[in-house]
Amino acid sequence: MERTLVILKPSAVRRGLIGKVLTRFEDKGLQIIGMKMVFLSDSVLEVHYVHLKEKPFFKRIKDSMQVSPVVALCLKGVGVVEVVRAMTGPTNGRVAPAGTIRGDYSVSVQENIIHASDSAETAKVEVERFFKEDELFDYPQLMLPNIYANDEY
Ligand code: IDP
Ligand code: MG
Repeated sequence: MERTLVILKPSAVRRGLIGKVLTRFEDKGLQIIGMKMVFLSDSVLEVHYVHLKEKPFFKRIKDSMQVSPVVALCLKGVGVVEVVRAMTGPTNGRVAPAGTIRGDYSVSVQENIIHASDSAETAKVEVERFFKEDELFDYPQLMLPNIYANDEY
């Protein structure tokens, strides 16, 4: 089954939204297989946001990701990368539809609550960037037969 990486950004941690965001993933039927609080170093952020490195606002994004520790999550599920991106919503919280995490909790492009991997390839690299293999847990999801039909997983 597929895995994806989510980061609860300082905008979630400082606003006390960790529980609310986690609950959404649990309620959806996704399995949390890795979770830790971590402070993101300059070098991790320079790799993680390499696609934005030349942007004039890069330093601001980096600073904003270092305002507090973040919570890194690895979620598992069928098609989980796409499912989580849909739950996340578009980058700009002002245009993100209500019902998405960014749409419900943010009004900013930068302070937009969570990061979520954007493709299966990126997810693999990002999960490995934040979690060692022994920090990811393989345990039965007891409600699996109630979450998926048996030909879906
Ligand atoms: P995504 O998080 O929706 O995948 P990316 O383009 O990968 O969006 O950008 C990563 C993060 O960088 C965004 O979530 C946001 O916090 C920040 N960011 C992106 N574009 C801007 C911008 O134009 N101004 C300020 N921050 C930005
Ligand atoms: Mg992105």
